[in-house]
Amino acid sequence: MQHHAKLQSTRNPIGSRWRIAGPLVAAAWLGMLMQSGTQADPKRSAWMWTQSSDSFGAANVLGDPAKEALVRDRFDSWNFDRIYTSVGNLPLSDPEVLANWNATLSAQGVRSQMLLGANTWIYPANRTDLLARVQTRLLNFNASRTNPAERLTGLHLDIEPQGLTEWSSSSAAEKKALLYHLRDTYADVRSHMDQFGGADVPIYADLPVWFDSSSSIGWDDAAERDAWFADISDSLAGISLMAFERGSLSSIVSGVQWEIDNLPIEVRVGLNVKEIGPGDTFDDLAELESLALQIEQHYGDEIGGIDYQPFYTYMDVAPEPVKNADFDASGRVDGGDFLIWQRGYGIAASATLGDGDANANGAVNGYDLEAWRATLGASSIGLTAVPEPSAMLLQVGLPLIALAGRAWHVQRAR
Ligand SMILES: [Ca+2]
Ligand SMILES: [Ca+2]
Repeated sequence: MQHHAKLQSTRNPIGSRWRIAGPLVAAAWLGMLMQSGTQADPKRSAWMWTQSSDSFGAANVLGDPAKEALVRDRFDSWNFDRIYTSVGNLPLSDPEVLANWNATLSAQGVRSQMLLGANTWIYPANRTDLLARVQTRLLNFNASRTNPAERLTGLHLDIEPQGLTEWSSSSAAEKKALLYHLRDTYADVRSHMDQFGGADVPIYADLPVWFDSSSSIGWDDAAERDAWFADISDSLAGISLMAFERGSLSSIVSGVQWEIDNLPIEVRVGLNVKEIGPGDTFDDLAELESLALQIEQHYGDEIGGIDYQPFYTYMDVAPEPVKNADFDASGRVDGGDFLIWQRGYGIAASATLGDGDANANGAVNGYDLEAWRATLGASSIGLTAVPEPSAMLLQVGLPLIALAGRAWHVQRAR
């Protein structure tokens, strides 16, 4: 129950401040309402597996300062608010590397979760091994870091009974039994972490979209299904629904709606970047990105965000983010643009180019200053133009939104 309360308090930042904040928050709230019909600032994430065979597998990024910097820059441009990293043995073999990874991510508002996954961990015989990993790699590591920013902020479990070889040949009753093993696994990890120094570390898990389906699982009735989901919600702070092989908004909604409506925990929607190609779910990356936007516009704050599977593939196929530091559209990147950036610095959401947002992620921060510094003196002819919002929104909506966004930031900074 404690975890639910925490989650709700983070998902609803208005809270008690609403009553005392007065017109400042009213203006901000109006701005948020105005945004809700358009593009909010989405939060995204990805599964960053070890994948030593890929240039951007975690094994080849963590501990390589240049790659880490490149990846952090992408996290900012793509509005990542967290990353699920398969850190392997790093907590034991090279804890400073992991501590630095966590701290640098924390500095830009990205929460670093430890990704652990092995499908056979659902079996009670393997529980000791799982709990030992959680203890030695997560709990002991966190306990050893006096700077909280260097700690792992969550455990992300990818344990998939449906991925076991015995799943396809299992009867409905046997499949259900595997799901109860999974429920007990989550509960045992939660209980262990509560007892051994990790009570404040949330657990997240990956689930397929169809565990709520009676035909897939063979739930006796809705009550049995509801009880199973209530049980896992006691152990978990959130789930990522792997809405894979679904290429349209309607098919995504049919997969994730029940969980969004019924679970008291955060729900995120996972999209599979590996399903891009001829005859696959997505023809190209643009089609996948378009679906991600549709999901965000449809659900807004009802979902926690969009998760890409896997990060190394996304890095390989996603284009380099467009950056433009000619904030006053004067045709040159110069000192006037710096002053605009300085005034806009700290805007956390809905910032525009004119506020000093060089990478169009809605926030004005050090990455935008870096884009200014890198192109200082350049003519904006030759820089790739960022897409302009509609003229009407520009004339009517943006000044108010910008004003409100700034007020909101000032309010939240207190
Ligand atoms: Ca300029
Ligand atoms: Ca920015």
